[in-house]
Amino acid sequence: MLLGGPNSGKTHYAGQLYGRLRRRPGVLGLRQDQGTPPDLGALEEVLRCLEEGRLADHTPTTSWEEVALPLVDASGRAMDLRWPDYGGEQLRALFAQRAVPDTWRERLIKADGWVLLVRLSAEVKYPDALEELAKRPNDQQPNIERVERWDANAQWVELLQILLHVAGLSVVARLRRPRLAVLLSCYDELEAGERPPREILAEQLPLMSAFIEGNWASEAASVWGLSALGRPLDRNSAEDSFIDEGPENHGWVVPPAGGSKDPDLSKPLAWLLERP
Ligand SMILES: Nc1nc2c(ncn2[C@@H]2O[C@H](COP(=O)(O)OP(=O)(O)O)[C@@H](O)[C@H]2O)c(=O)[nH]1
Ligand SMILES: [Mg+2]
Repeated sequence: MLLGGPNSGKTHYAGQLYGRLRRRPGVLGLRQDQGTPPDLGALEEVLRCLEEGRLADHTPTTSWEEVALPLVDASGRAMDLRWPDYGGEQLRALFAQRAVPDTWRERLIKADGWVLLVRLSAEVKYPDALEELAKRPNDQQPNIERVERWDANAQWVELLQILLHVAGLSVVARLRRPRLAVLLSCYDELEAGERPPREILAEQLPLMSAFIEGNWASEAASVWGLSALGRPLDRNSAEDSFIDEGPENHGWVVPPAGGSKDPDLSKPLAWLLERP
């Protein structure tokens, strides 16, 4: 189950993953089951835009209620990757209303793995607010702008608590299931180099990082850097390198231990299938 707020990079990861599976498979491939093939038109469409060197359009909330990608590894282990919230608005609503639709409840209970997309550059971080507070005494201006939104640490911890609760899981003992892969999306925006992505998360969202490390067994959670596109793209102007080389030759992940960029975008998903 793949989860992430609006604008966290879900659509472009989906499209790029699909392109890899079709043209440059890595540790995971597309599964050819008997029966009705899944409708992957939404992913085709994203890939088509990228081939033209431009961003895909914003996904309307109403279309594509759920996209599921049937995957398999070399030893025949299968998984279905689901985006229950392809539009990306439901996760926010779930948090705001503290209400979980039945379809979600079912999925959360059944899923063996959760993938969280976190775009650090777009999160509200507490130093932003602290800086404003620190300015206050000297600065007598009456309307200093305060950060009114939730701090991202608090938001993610609360969201994880809600999801765990709905899935019927307690954290009295450390969790081994669901396996949790945190994908720090748009990683190219961070200039994080070859450091372990977990360190970047701990630096920027310390409470969220501590919640995960404290409540998941260490082998059941991992943090990855993900740049599905490898660089920013524009909606209206075309990027030549995508046209010339193909979108399948762009984008990378940084593995949990850090190190160099790996073009296989399916690695974090394959990790979900590992059984220690
Ligand atoms: N720099 C950079 N930007 C990206 C990448 N992937 C997505 N984006 C940007 O992030 C925005 C949101 O991505 P999208 O996949 O539509 O997010 P969604 O709303 O979660 O589906 C896009 O408009 C892109 O501008 C990436 O790998 N690198
Ligand atoms: Mg989207």
